[in-house]
Amino acid sequence: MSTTLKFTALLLALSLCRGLRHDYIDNYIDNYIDEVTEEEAELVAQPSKYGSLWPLPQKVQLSEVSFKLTSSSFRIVDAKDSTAGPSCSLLQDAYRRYYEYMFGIAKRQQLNKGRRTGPSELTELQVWITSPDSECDSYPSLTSDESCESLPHSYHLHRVAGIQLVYEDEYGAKSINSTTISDFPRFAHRGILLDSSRHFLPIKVILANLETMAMNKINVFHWHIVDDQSFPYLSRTFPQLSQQGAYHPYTHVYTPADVKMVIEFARLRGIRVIPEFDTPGHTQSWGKGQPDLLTPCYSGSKPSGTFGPVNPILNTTYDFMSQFFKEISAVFPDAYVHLGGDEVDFTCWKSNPDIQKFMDQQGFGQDYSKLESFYIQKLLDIVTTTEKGYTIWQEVFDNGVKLKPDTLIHVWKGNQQQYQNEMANVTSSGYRTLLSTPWYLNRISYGQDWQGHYKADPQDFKGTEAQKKLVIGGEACLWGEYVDATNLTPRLWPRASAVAERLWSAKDVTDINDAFSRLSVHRCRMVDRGIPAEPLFSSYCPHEYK
Ligand code: CP6
Repeated sequence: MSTTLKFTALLLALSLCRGLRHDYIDNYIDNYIDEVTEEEAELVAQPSKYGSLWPLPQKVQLSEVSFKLTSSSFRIVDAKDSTAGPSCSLLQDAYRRYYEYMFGIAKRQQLNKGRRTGPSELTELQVWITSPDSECDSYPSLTSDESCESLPHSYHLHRVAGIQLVYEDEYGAKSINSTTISDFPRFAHRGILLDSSRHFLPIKVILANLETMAMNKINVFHWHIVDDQSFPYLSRTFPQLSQQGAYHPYTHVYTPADVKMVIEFARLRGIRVIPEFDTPGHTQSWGKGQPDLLTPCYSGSKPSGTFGPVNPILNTTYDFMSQFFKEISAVFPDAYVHLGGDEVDFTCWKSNPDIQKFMDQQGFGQDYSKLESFYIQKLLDIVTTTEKGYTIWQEVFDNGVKLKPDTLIHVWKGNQQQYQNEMANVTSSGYRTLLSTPWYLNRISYGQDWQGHYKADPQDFKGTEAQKKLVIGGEACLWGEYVDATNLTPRLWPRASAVAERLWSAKDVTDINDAFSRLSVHRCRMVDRGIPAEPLFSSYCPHEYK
């Protein structure tokens, strides 16, 4: 058999497999649930009165009045007094997306064109934007107004539509209940960290997850873009960084066009993109294209040939950082960058005689955290000149580095007791903070770990009301050591949805049974939209993943 023929046969076999029907598994799961006696089985869904709303809006008033929706007559339109008109492509793009979510692509049949609409048919969703029109072309920010109200007959909404209220009967006919919603987020910063250094993440995977973030009202993509293992960011100023430091210089890099695409795709969905360029530790890959950047480690009196963190004693280091972050501040439009600063290993610095001499000169003694602070201090001054705000991992605060008052401290370490103490310390020093410790989604276990993520509350620590106000949100982290394009999406969803609701909904939304029920249906909705979100527990979706 020729190679092409073999290949064709393989494709045919694959497509036949994909065409197999698995209805009998639904029946199996139906019957299976009845017999299961494990503890988790207690959470077998009682339908929630809130249906599949996720994250739960701040105020919902349900009613029994129902309207039919048909693809041929339904339109999403600008309300008469809306400040955003047809020239607002962000909004027009959103209308198209939501219409497609409701009815699927290319379903606007010409067949029923002249048909008269029935009395209980909803034909229009009017979108009434009240913020200034100029916001249409701007980037989302920490202070963006994300509030939204939907009224039974005239709707007012901002970057969201009430499509979670749409339901389908067994024949596929769609309806919506008249519902009054008043909604706004509890926290302004609701993020997800993805790591594209341990494994390269194709642009397609990043975009698919941005789309899913939007479905979950996550509004920050924390892009941990480079680290020890690889440097996929293609820098215009220092192209050798990715030429030498990426897993592959052409196929495993993010070009300026790729980065732009990610940022624009995110913007259209109300998502900020915050890049992290973590230094002085976690920088092995930087050293390949920028030879004198890292500290040479010594073995006795000779360089061992290995390298440690960024070399903090050379002027060339700071020249490089100035140029590099000048580029970064221009490429990424968000007002913040994440500067890392975590997990600095002092072993190499200790071995190097030039560093030891510098330590003596500066009077640092043997306290290498002082050297670390020396470096970070200078870096922060550099980044300040680019007029960006910065986020740093908690170690930088722990080491007593002098920080600008608007610095965000990102808490990630310790057990519950330890992170609660840290949140109390950071806020009593007057800094704003973000929590990630309870939301390390790279940690997996057998069972429903989303429940633990759901129960954590970022304001649950000893402190005053003023301190609690300094908590601006949190981030779910999916570190990439064991994650690439094959398993990222199901590992992230719906587990990150639990964090999304904790950060959006009111503090007292804590009913785990109600959450289970809504989240199960929300997960099926993601599956329905082509997102391979993993299941919460044994169950089935009306439309399975194909
Ligand atoms: N990479 C970087 C990592 C981690 C951190 N920083 C990390 C630490 C502990 C766990 C998972 C990830 N892989 N740069 C810590 C912020 Cl459990």
